[in-house]
Amino acid sequence: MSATTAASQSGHPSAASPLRVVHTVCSHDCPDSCAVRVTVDATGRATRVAGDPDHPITQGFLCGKVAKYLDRVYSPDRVLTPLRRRADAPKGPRRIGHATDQKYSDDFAAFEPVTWDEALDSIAARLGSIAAAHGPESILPYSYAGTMGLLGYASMDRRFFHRLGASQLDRTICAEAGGQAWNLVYGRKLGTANPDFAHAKLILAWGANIHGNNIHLWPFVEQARRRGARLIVIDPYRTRTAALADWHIAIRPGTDVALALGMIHVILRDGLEDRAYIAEMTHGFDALAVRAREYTPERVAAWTGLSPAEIEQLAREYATTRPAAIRLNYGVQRAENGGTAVRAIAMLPALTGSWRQRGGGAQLSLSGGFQWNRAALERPDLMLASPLGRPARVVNMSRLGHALTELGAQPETAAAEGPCVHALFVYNSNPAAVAPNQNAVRRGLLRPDLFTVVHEQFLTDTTDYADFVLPATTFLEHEEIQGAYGHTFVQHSAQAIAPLGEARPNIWLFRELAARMGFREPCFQDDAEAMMQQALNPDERGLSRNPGMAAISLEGLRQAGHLPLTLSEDPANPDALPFAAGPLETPSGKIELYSEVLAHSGAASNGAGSIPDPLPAFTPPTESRHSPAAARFPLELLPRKADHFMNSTFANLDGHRRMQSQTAQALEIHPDDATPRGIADGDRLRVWNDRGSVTLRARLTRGIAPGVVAAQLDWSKASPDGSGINQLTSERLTDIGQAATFYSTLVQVARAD
Ligand SMILES: Nc1nc2c(c(=O)[nH]1)N[C@H]1C(S)=C(S)[C@@H](COP(=O)(O)OP(=O)(O)OC[C@H]3O[C@@H](n4cnc5c(=O)[nH]c(N)nc54)[C@H](O)[C@@H]3O)O[C@H]1N2
Ligand SMILES: Nc1nc2c(c(=O)[nH]1)N[C@H]1C(S)=C(S)[C@@H](COP(=O)(O)OP(=O)(O)OC[C@H]3O[C@@H](n4cnc5c(=O)[nH]c(N)nc54)[C@H](O)[C@@H]3O)O[C@H]1N2
Ligand code: SF4
Ligand SMILES: [Mo]
Repeated sequence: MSATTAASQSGHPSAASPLRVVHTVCSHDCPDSCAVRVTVDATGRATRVAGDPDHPITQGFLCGKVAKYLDRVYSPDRVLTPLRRRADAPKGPRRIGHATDQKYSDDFAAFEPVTWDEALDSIAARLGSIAAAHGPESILPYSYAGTMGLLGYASMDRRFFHRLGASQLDRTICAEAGGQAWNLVYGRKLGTANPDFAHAKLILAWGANIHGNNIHLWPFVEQARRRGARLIVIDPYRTRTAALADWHIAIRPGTDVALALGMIHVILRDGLEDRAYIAEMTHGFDALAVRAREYTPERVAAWTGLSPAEIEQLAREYATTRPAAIRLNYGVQRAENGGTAVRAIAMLPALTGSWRQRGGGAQLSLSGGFQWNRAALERPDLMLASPLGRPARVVNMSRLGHALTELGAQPETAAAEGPCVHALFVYNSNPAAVAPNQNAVRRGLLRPDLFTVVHEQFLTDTTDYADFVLPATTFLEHEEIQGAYGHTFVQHSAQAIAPLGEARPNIWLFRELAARMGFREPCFQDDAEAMMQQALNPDERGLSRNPGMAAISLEGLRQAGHLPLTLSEDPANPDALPFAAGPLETPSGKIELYSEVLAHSGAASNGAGSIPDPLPAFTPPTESRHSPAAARFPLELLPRKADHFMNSTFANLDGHRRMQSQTAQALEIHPDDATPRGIADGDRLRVWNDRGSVTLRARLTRGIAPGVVAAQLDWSKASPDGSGINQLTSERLTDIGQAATFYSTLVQVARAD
């Protein structure tokens, strides 16, 4: 029922009503990937969005952010024509301190509207001349998951940049540390399905703000609790989830490796492990057992801030309550040792054999279930057809500041690093707000010789530095298919409404640019229909050849809206639990407690030349209370996500800002840290370190432990001094996956006066 009448679905409005209801998919970067029913009136205007009651995970409701989605789609601040920077308008924010109810008309004044043809011709010409002058690798695409639609996230864009010979972007800003760490242990990102959490007797939310970031898991948590389950939250911050838990363990940031190893210590010391499962399914148990002996509850207590008794209790409760499920989201892996943290935590259900119980196991991400035909979509082979004739260099997105200010700039290193970046092409992302080390990013964006194009829905922090801004569609305005990282349904998102103004989808933009660059390969003609089929790779009956998608066709998806993956390879046992039986896709075919990949790689670590440890071991982050840097910057900062924004998305909308008003632009600080600094609730504060400084309002709270402070990601131009929280974060990378380390940040705080 991608597009049927409302009447045929719900009995009202009346059968004569010209309203249509369309099956779409929320494309924001959220594990839930909700099925969204959009009601469209006779004039073609969307009048209502609602969660699809037929989708087993969406269950008929949307989060507060997307329930108000039409405010975003029809916002008067949408970018609706291509824009070119006026010759007399310098780059950078024009006005800062936007309060609610102020619109962004000032920002539009920096630009003049141009036609798509003018914009595309100029951009193609400029990219061509930059490639000719400096080599195509001087062009850097920058995108993340502004849309999780399969085509918008990665298809024609990748083809375009591959054929051009542009630098490749290593997309590490979010999940690479945890994702790679999980795969070192299990080989694939599979895990406990949401409905199975309802069967758990104990749920551990470990660095996972379920209620704030993953609300469609919550009904299953509640179901389990009605049946007597306990919820334990391990999070340095008192999230909504923590406030609702039976036990909130306010661990010190960046010490989860120690806690997990401490739990393993107690489990093995007390013989609570599942010997049969370990013997059959795991690799390296004896080595891990020796390592874990070092992690006595007393030592772990000193690092984590918990008492030895709490560590004992947690370990015993986890190992003896069956089934016990861990929801491990991406919070812990944003620490410098976050890869190892995920690896150590992921080992717990292997030691207790909890994968064999419905309601046991763990979930980090379920994205490994979706085995799309990505090579057909992205065509990495086109790099060989580029002027380079080889794979292009790779630039880490978590070091954008470095890439724009230092990469290729020194004659001594330029030969090895490749050229300076001379063009930056941004889509699906707002790096001027979300990337670490914001001051370096801004210095780079202000370089007079840098040509910057941004494809966007709004005038964000990043468009403030753009030479061209191009208008992008929302998920109501284009057709897509999509997977998820928090459930296992393939979904079709029908186009509900015509694009607003001259907004165009990502695939349209890159197809047009490819034509202007003279790329002749037939794949540059593909439309959405063709690419959806390529992703599904159908056989002659139209059914996908992809593993797990044998029952899925594009037509079937259009009919049903969403169809489940078939994850079990055993037709006799379609509900088989993940990792209940082998073999796994690791080198040993088993759950790797000792990593053969790390044992055989010299380079999988953080690039600092350290030899990767095949067993988990605790090393405090460079920026933590346990490190020398704490002498000058004694407070550990959590630069967190806001419950009512999606990273920086929605931060410009009045309704969303009102919902977020208690903690937006605030620094949450414990009275024990505030009082000695003479800080009272509501005071204006300066929060700084060697990288930058931000102005925030003090919010005194006991929801955060002494020594830890928290603030939220936001649009920088919404702050009184135009500074974002990422002024304070570093470009240091994680131990595994070379990912960003937002949650390993030290600061000092004082009253601003
Ligand atoms: N409302 C809302 N939902 C979102 C997003 C959003 O911005 N807003 N963002 C989306 C995105 S991009 C993602 S990746 C997912 C991520 O979803 P989550 O992984 O849940 O994301 P985070 O909020 O980064 O981290 C979860 C929790 O980890 C805690 N944490 C920080 N450091 C540590 C630590 O050292 N140890 C432990 N145990 N916990 C720690 C944080 O305080 C936070 O409450 O959510 C998505 N959903
Ligand atoms: N301090 C701090 N920084 C963080 C984090 C944190 O927790 N703390 N979290 C990090 C994480 S986990 C992530 S994933 C990143 C996310 O960082 P980003 O990927 O930059 O995410 P958003 O801020 O949501 O910005 C996405 C942008 O894409 C645009 N967009 C949406 N759909 C489309 C489309 O179809 N086409 C185009 N062209 N544009 C579109 C939106 O309007 C929006 O401005 O931020 C990271 N930065
Ligand atoms: S942001 Fe997440 S919870 Fe909200 S509608 Fe989108 S997928 Fe669902
Ligand atoms: Mo993310």
